[in-house]
Amino acid sequence: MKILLVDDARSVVMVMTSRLASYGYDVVHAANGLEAVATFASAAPDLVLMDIEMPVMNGFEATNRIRAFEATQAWAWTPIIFLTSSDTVENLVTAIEAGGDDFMSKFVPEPVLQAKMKAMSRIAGLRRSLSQANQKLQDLASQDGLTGLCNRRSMDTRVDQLWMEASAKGHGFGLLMLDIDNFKKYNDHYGHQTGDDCLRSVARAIDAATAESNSLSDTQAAFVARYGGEEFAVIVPHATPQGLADVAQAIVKAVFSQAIAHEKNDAWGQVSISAGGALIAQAQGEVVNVFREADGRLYQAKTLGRNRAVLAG
Ligand code: GH3
Ligand code: MG
Ligand code: MG
Ligand code: MG
Repeated sequence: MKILLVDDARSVVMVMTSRLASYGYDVVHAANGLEAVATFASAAPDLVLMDIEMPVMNGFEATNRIRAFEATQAWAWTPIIFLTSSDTVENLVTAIEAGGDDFMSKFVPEPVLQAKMKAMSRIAGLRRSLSQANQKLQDLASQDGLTGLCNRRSMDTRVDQLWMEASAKGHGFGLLMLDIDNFKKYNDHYGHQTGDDCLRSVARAIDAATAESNSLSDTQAAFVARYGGEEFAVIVPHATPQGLADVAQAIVKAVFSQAIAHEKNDAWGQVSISAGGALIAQAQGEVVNVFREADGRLYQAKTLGRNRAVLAG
């Protein structure tokens, strides 16, 4: 457990630090409220022990600011215990009102301090596992179960955000719509189980080709989503015509290069994908138009014989 000890009195800091360290806790120190707020953000402690009267900023104000900062973060509540010189009823009420969780005399007997710290470290442990579980849930909710790619819901959220930014700043925005060729026939011929395996492999190939394109700087922060069924979307923020063309070709090639047998895929003989692209040099209007345009080109790629990308009208 990491404890942030906030007190302006050196003698208190020295005594408390040596006691807490002797119980095996990590102690970081701040000498006033303002320092405490900064240290809280950088050190992410599991518990705060907060003096009330301090120069620059008092403990109540610092607690308010820490609570406001916490509200902007993913993690849960951090216990704050006020350190007082007198344990009066008024002190307790004020401490709780100010967003503290408890209060304790600075001269608390050793066994009481030790017991309180033990209880707090239990809470810190629970908090950590809660944060981890939350993170895991969030990841699951944004992932497609079959392929592990970004799912439709999370794609929509990210696209809205990116489109808003691009529109505000006049940036370019690119999109590829991808669709596996003759996939219904694949399922009919090889069975749905093999169809699922194929979808996973295709997703991996698309994702790897996109990551490669990002690392070559053909694209910047492009990402893949499972759009639905056997369709995928590649979002290409800040797209350039050459970058979008390169990543589209790379993806079509990467899928075909996996050489997954598909007897019923026209003349190709193995699994292939078709792509339609759209690029807006300066984002404006509605993003749905970009999807419509890419969809139209995907349809052209299909009618031209599949296993190809069509990027311009
Ligand atoms: P085209 O080349 O014109 O795209 O032909 P297609 O057969 O791929 O197109 P169509 O939209 O008719 O068929 C899509 C098929 O994708 C139908 C559906 O069974 C299959 N499919 C969609 N999602 C899944 C999935 O999660 N697993 C499996 N195994 N099949 C899926
Ligand atoms: Mg003080
Ligand atoms: Mg389809
Ligand atoms: Mg298809």
